[in-house]
Amino acid sequence: MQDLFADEARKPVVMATGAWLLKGFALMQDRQLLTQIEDIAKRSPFRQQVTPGGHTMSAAMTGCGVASWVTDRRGYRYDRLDPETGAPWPEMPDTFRHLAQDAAAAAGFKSFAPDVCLINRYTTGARMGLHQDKDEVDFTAPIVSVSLGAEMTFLFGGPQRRDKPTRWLLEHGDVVVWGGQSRLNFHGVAPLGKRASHPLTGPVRYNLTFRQAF
Ligand code: MD6
Ligand code: FE
Repeated sequence: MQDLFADEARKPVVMATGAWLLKGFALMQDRQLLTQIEDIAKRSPFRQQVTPGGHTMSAAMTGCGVASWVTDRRGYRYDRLDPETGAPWPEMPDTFRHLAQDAAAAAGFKSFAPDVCLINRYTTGARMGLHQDKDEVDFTAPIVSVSLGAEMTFLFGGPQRRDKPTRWLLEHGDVVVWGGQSRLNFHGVAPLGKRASHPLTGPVRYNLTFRQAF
């Protein structure tokens, strides 16, 4: 009975056509992932970037892999060098890559080869407005998103900005795999709640998004 229940809890949840929520998929590696985020942040520190419109983002970002996503007054782009350090971004750890590939395969995307992992850090009140992820070259590749730490509400809309988003609670260890028909859907993150917290991170949420950017 207990086993049946566990299997039930781990069934992929369909968020929309092509978008899957894998509850707890990253739980087994949670401590390792958090340690590796710390190591990456020692070399390429978290920073709050400025959008082309001059707005400072509330989520702090870093990244790893062959490039990471950068915004400044000139625009958005994937940059092979960290503009803060002038050096290449830290390499993507094998644990990261394998987790992303396993999650993609579990959602039916067999040959996902992530080359970039963007790392977001949210503290109380930090959010991310509705946006599309469209700076990548190949939209047939999915995006894999891993949530660690404090829980938050993910907003998942449609292909038009005006489409009303559905709300999804993303908790520590949850993975979202997102591709196919919903690859260009608008999405965002509601402000991290005052009481949101996790024993391993306190009132902080991390999100890893794996992309095949090139
Ligand atoms: C976040 N995530 O969860 C922000 N984008 O912190 C994203 O913007 C995102 O989770 C594309 C696909 C999955 C995501
Ligand atoms: Fe996004």
